[in-house]
Amino acid sequence: MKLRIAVQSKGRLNEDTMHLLAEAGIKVGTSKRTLLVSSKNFPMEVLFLRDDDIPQTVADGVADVGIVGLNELREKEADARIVKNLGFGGCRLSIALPKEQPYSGVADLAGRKIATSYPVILRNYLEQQGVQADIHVITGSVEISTGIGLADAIFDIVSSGSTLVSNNLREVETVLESEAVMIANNGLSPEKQAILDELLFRIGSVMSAADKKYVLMNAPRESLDAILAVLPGIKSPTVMPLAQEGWCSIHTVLDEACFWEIIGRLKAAGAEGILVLPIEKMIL
Ligand code: PRT
Ligand code: ZN
Repeated sequence: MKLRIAVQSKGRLNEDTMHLLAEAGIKVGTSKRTLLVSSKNFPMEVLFLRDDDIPQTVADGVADVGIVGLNELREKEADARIVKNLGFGGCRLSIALPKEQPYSGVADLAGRKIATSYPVILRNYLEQQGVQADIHVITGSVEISTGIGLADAIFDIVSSGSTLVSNNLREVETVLESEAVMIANNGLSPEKQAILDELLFRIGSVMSAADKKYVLMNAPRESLDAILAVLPGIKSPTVMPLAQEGWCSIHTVLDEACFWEIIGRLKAAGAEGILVLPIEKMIL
């Protein structure tokens, strides 16, 4: 019994997806030209597809699970469930207008021609807003459509926003925040669900370690209380005596996000010889 996972064969999500599987200890042969590759050490096979085809493939049960942008899942309205947000491939789907075009709200879009590769999401949004506009579907280079007179506005993926800027466009409405998600077929057998549970457990361990650091430091015993007070919310750091009388070593785990601030305060409280190590996996 194998769990079949559909992933993007090439493109923006491929590298992060394969990296995540590798970190989860799943070895997949690198023979990129093959559509279907079995893992050598995990009951899984990887089906390489265009991202557009992943939602339907999972909904149909041709693949059991898949990794795809939320934007593609919503656009295809496929009958599959999201089992995990994966934290990479972040972007948003937004409406943008030529920079000089005045805009006071979504009602201004009434009767306008909007170019997009995401007609379903756009149509749902406009309907919900009670606005009637003319949706013009194109599959590539949406961002140039206003410049060449093809449309009055565009609806497209934005990440850094630099593509909009270089095409003289201004983002006026964010319709969907997206990231890569793991989706699953709704009728998985108990055996396949068990493999998926193991996969999700491993991915969870990789993801919770990703933004954490293991921190070791030395400090005089009399500074210990002050140092522990700087480490709020962290479950009982390990404190060990050092060979040198009156000194101890403190080990703990810190969030990357608050790392620099806390390190400064630890130094001020008397910590010395601070070592910061990456954490590979964290089993919760
Ligand atoms: O061949 P296949 O069909 O599999 O791939 P694709 O060409 O359809 O998709 P691909 O590989 O470009 O993107 C896959 C997924 O990555 C998308 O569905 C999103 O979920 C996600 N993603 C994240 C992005 C971006 N960031 C992104 N920036 N997809 C596209 N872009 C484009 C965007 O359209 C813009 O034109 O990149 C351009 C640059 O964006 P800025 O704002 O950073 O300038
Ligand atoms: Zn695609």
